[in-house]
Amino acid sequence: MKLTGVELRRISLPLVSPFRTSFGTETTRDALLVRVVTTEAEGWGECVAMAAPLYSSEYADAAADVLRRFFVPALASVDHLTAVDVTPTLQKFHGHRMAKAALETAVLDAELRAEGRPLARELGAVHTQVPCGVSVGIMNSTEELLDAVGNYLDEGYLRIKLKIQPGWDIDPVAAVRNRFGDDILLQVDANTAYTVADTRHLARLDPYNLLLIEQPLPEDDILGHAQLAQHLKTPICLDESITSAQTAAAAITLKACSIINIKPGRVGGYLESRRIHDLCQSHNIPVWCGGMLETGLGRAANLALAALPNFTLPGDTSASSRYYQTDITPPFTLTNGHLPVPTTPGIGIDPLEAELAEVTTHTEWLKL
Ligand code: OSB
Ligand code: MG
Repeated sequence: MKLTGVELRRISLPLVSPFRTSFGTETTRDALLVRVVTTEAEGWGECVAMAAPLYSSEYADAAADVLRRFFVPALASVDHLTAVDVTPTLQKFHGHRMAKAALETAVLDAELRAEGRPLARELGAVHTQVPCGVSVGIMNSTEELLDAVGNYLDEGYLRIKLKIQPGWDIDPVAAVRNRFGDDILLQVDANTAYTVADTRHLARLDPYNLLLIEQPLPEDDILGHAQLAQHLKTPICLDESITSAQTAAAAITLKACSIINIKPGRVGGYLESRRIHDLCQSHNIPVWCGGMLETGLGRAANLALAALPNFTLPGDTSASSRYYQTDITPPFTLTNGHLPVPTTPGIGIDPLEAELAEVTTHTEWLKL
C-alpha cells in the first residue's frame, strides 16, 4: 500500500445533554476525522482529542497541525505501507498519541478493507457483542442524577459510572446505592480531581462496594496511586496515567492500580491497546474499554477491541443515542445492554454522507 492523500475533516456534533466532569462541561463534540486514501483502499480514523487540552495535553487543532506538518509527510514516504509501520515511522516524534492513533487507525482500516478482514478478527476478538456501561456526568442536583441513572438503567445499561469531584462524591454515590440497591454495578471516575491528602475522604467510598475508582490522582502521580491503593478497599483503575504498554507495566508492578481502562486514542492506537490488553491478561489485571464521546466511527473500532477476552468489565461503549441525536454513521443501538461487534471489513462501518456533510465545519485535503 502507498498513501496517496489524506483528508482532515473537522466536525461539530451537538451532545443530547451537557456532559460535566471535574475538568469541564461539554455541550458539543468538536472532533477531527482522518480519511486516508491509498493505492488499495480508503480508511477512516477518529481522533479523540477534545477541543481544549483539559483531559490530556492534546487538543484537536494541535492534532490536525502535527498530522499535517509531520506525521502525514513522514508516512507519505513509506513505500510498502501497512498499519504496523505507522508507530515505528512516527516514533521519533514525541507524544501526540491521539493524533498518531487516528492516523494508524485510518491506515489499518484501509489495509483491512483491502484484504477483506474485520478489525475484531484482526485483534483477536472472542465475542460477537459486548456488555455496555454508561458514564454519567456531574449534575446540578441529586434528584437530577437519580433521574438520569434511572433512565439509563431502564434503557438496559449494565453498569453505571458516576463522574465525581470534591463536593460531588460520597453523597451522590450513597444516593444512587440507596435508590437502586446493592446489585447494580457501580463505579466512579474522578479525572484526577484529588490528591493523596484526600486519602481518608476517598476511603469513605469503601462501604458502597464500588467496582472501582478511576483516576483519582493526577496523571503523573503513579506513586501516589500506589500509596492510595494501600488505604482503600475500592480497587483503583487508571485512565489518564496509562499512555502505553510501558506505563501500564510500571503501574502494575508498582501496584498503582488493579484494573486498567484502555482508550485506544490515549495510548496511540489499537495495536498498542492490544499489547496493553495482553500485558494485563498475563498479570490478571482486568481491563475495560473507555470512551471519548466517539462518533460511530470511533465507536465501531472500540467495540472490536472490547470483544477481546480480557475485557471482562463493561466499558463506556454506550449506544449512539446516549451522545447524539443524529450520528454520522448508522447508529449503534443497545440490545439487552449489549452492542454488536461490527463484522464487515476494517472498522466495519462507513459514514453517512449527508449526515457527515451536515456537521462538517472544515475539510482539508493533504496532497502528497
Ligand atoms: O475520563 O473516561 C473519561 C469522556 C471524555 C473524556 C474522558 C472521559 C470521558 C467519559 C465518557 O467518561 C466516556 C464515553 O462515554 O465516551
Ligand atoms: Mg476516565
